[in-house]
Amino acid sequence: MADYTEMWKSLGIDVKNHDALLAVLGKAYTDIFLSQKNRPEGMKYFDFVMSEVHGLRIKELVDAKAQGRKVIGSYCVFVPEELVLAVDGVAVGLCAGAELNFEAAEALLPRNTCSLIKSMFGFKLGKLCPYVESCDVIVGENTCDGKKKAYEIFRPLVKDLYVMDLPQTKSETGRLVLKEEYRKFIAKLEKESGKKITVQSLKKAIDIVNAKRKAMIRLAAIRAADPAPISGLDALLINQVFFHDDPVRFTDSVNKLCDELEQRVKDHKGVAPKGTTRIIISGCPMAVPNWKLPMLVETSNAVIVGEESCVGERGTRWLTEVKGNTVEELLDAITDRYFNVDCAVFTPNPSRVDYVKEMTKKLHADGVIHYSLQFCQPYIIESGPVEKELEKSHIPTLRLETDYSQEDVGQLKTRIEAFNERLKKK
Ligand code: BJ8
Repeated sequence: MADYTEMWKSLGIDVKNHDALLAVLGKAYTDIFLSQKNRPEGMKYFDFVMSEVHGLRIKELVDAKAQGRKVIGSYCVFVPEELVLAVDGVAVGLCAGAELNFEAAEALLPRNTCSLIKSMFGFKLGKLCPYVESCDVIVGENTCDGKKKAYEIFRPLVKDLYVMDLPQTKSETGRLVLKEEYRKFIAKLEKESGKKITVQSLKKAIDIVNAKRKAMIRLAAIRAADPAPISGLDALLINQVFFHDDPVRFTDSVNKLCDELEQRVKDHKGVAPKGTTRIIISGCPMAVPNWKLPMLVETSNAVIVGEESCVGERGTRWLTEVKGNTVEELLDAITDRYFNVDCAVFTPNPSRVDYVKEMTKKLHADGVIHYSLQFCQPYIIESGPVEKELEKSHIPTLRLETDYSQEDVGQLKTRIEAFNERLKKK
C-alpha cells in the first residue's frame, strides 16, 4: 500500500493507533483468508480491495468530495443507496466488526450493549475509521432499541447525524411511514448536495444498484453446487466489500468471479471435497472484520453455503422494480423493495424463517447455525421460534450467541464440531 499518512492526518485519524490496527488486520487477513486452499482467481480483486480498504478507496472518497460529491455513511440496509446515487453522492456502509476501544465506548454506553454498537462508538472515539471521518452525513435509523438510543449519544460526536425513523410492523401504515421517511431523506440529500433528484437520475441509480444486487443473487445461486465452488469466508468477504466499493466496479468484479465459479461448477472443482457438511448462517449482520464464526465453521470440516443476514441475502435478494415515469412512482417502487427486508426488529416477522427454509432447500444445506450477537434482543428473542420452526421442518439448528472477543473461541468450536457430528449422522 502507498503511504497515505498525510491523507489520514487530514481526516483527523489517530495515525499511530491506526497503523497498529492495520498491522493486526493485515495479519488476521493473511491467516484467515490467504491461507485457504483452492481459492478462485477472482478473489484476487477482493484481496486487493481489502489491502487498500483504508487507502485507495478512501482516496477515491476524498477525490469525490473535492469534486463536490457528498459522502453518505449508514449503519443499516434500510438506507437506500439508490437515493444517495441519484444526487451523485457516494454511499458507504459504516458498521464495524472489531472489538476496538470498547472501554471508551462503555464509558458512554451500558456494558450490556451489542458489539456492533460498541464498535461503532469505539472506531469513532478512537479516530480509527477513515470512512466515518470522510462522511458529510451519517444516517442512523431507529431500528432496535440499542441503536435508537445510542444515536442520541452518538449525535454530538459526529459532524452531521441524520436519523431516519423506521416502522416496526409490515402493515399498510408501516409502509406509509417508510415512504414518508424516504421522502424526508430525499429532501435532506437534495439540500446537502444542491442537486435535485430527477426521473432520469433515479432510474440510473436504481439500475446501478439493481445490477450490483443481481450479481450477488447470481453468486448466491452458484453456491448451490456440491462441491462448493467458493468458501463461506470468501463469500462473506464479498458481501462485506459490497458496502465499501465503487458499485459499478464491484458489480463487474463479482460477475467476473461468477464466470469463473460457473466454470468451476462445470469442472466439479470446489474449495472442499464433494459431500462436505453444508451450513447456512442466519442472524445478525457480520461487519468487517468480523470473521470469527465462519472461520471456526470452515476449519471444522464444514463449508458455509449461504448467509441469511443483512451482510448476505437479506441485504441483496430483492431488486427494485423500475416502474413509473415520475419520481413519486419510483419512490413507491423503492419503498416496496425495502419494505421486504425482514429484519428481526419487525413484529411479527414470519418471512424470515420461511426464507431460511427456502435457502436450506435450494442450497442443499445440512443445517443452520443461528448467530446472535450478545445483547441483541431482536435476534436472540427471534432465535427461539426460528429454531423451533426449522427443527419442525427437520432442519437441524444450532443457536449461538457471541460477541467480537476471542474469549469464547474454544467453546464455540466445540459446539460447532458437536453440531457437525449431528449433521453427519442425519
Ligand atoms: S435491517 S439487522 S442492518 S437493523 S446486532 S445493532 S439489531 S442489537 S444490526 Fe441491522 Fe438494519 Fe436490521 Fe439489518 Fe441492534 Fe442487534 Fe446490535 Fe443490530
